[in-house]
Amino acid sequence: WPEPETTTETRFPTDFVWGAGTAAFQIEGSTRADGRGVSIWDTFTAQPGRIHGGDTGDPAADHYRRYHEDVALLRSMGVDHYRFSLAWPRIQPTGSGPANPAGLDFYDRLVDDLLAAGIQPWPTLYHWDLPQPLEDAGGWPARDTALRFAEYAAIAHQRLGDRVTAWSTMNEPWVAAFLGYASGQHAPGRREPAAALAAAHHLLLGHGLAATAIREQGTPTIGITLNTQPIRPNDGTVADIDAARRVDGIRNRFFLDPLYHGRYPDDVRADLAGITDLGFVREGDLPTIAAPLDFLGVNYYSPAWVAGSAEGIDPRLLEPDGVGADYVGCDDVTMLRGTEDRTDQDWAVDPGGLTEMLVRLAVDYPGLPLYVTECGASYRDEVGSDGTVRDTDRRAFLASHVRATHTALRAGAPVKGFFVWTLLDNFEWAYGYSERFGIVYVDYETQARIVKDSGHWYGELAKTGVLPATGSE
Ligand code: PNW
Repeated sequence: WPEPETTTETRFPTDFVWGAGTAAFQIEGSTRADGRGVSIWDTFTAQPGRIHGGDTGDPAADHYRRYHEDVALLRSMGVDHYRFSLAWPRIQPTGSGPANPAGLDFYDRLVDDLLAAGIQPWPTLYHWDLPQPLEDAGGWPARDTALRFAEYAAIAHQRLGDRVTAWSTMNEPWVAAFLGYASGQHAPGRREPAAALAAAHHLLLGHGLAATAIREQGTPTIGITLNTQPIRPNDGTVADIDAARRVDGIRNRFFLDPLYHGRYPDDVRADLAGITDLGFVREGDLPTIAAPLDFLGVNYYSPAWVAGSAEGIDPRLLEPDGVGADYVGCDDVTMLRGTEDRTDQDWAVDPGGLTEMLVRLAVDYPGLPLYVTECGASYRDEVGSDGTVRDTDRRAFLASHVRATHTALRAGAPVKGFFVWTLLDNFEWAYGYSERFGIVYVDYETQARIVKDSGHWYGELAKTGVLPATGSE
């Protein structure tokens, strides 16, 4: 999918949704305010050596106290859909039992503010901040966590469901399960591959139970967001193509197949035989996971390039850690850099991968509207002497990916919206505050916000639904 050079503008359907996204732990700060409980990310960030620079969830972008200003910012930019997440430990400080009224009040005020500004709220119920007491009781590898999640979802929907119509249950269960419990790069930092697979199943089960619980309360639109990723074999060899099948299996199909078809893929079950027999899957779980859905959210950053072995490959073409350690059962797979077009974070830039993913989903998993729920890039921004942030690279990144989304649309993929990641510079997980993905710059000393050039540009796009011709953006 080469990016087309366009001499004419690219026009999106008038009902195409344009939004910006954030996540609670990444922006809110105020981690002890108003009865908020401790989450696994509070615990993880307090452990030495886990996070770049020893950064923690405070102050983040101080959004808990500045939400009113941030809603006004969205409005002034012209972005009228906002994807954010609810912090479970604000709403249920210990992860079970009665709700904390002050926590619910915060999201209540935020939703009212958004609606008053003409912005549609798109909350996500889980963007990785599990209440610590639930981790102490076993975390996502424990089945009980899925049941607790459904109770929390019901509490949140009960309070906000009269005004919020579009709900997402989970953000990227692949990351939550495998970076949290297998590679240990994310909270809670465990390195237990078998437990990570149980975590993946219970995240999916939690999704299904939550979707069912909130569906009983009304007629919301319910989706889930996955970080599906195109997996490209290095070459046409049997070893490379089989490596790609395995990585695609654990990254994509292990989540898509149960959600769409109520089963785990046979080849992935076979690949995992030495790690787990999936004994944690109980009768009735898969139909629950396959509960009706209204949309699929797709987060896209980069494809992955894989080889069956590193033999004969120029070492300069390999990813630094070289192996598929993030993909359970694929430690023997070689990971390649794929392209020299990189963000400042050294992530591969490949807009064609977004088209490829959206079209593949339309073919292999037809039936649901698709929303790009995250797409964006980290570049080392600098504030100029005139007080502006001229992030030409991010603007070009977004333009090429928006164009790639349009290419998928023309090819027949049912893409209904695009949410840029992210509204504000924020706490970028293991990277702390060192990576900036925002279309709005945040000065962490003063908490001043500066709309970057990409933000002004994106606001125009959101208002008009028209992308200027190549080169003129
Ligand atoms: C996503 N990986 O995280 C999240 O949904 C966001 O919260 C985050 O800020 C954004 O992407 C940028 O990182 C990911 O290592 C983190 O494959 C890590 C990976 C993928 C997604």
